Amino acid sequence: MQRTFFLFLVMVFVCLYCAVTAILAAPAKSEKFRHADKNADGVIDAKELKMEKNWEKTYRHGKAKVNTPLEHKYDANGDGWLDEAESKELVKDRFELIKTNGKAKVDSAVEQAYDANNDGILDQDEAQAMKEAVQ
Ligand SMILES: [Ca+2]
Ligand SMILES: [Ca+2]
Ligand SMILES: [Ca+2]
Repeated sequence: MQRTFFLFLVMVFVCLYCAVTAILAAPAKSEKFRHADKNADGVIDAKELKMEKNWEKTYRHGKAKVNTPLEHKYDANGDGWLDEAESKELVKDRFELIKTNGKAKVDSAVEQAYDANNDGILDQDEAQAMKEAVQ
């Protein structure tokens, strides 16, 4: 009888542990999901998945390495990296350019992250995702 009770207790603890782990893991997952779901329609399509993969590659250190003259221009503190705020400025200006010109040439890894079809051009469609990022 005591043994059964002990087993029951172990099971309760295992269940509790699983529930707590699931609850703790959930917010991280949904944050990642929100980031990937650029148009916030609750679905991550192929284009968004591609952008997310590019983004993870560019920001694998939490910031983007400065490689091109364009990126250099936005490296406000001159540390050779574009942090979140610095990349945001770049994305914001490029987004304005696309709004005016209809498209923009990809000149930096930051922009490349948004070039879902890899043609070296950011079009209006791809710019929609940039808009989400700068808001
Ligand atoms: Ca979506
Ligand atoms: Ca910097
Ligand atoms: Ca493109």
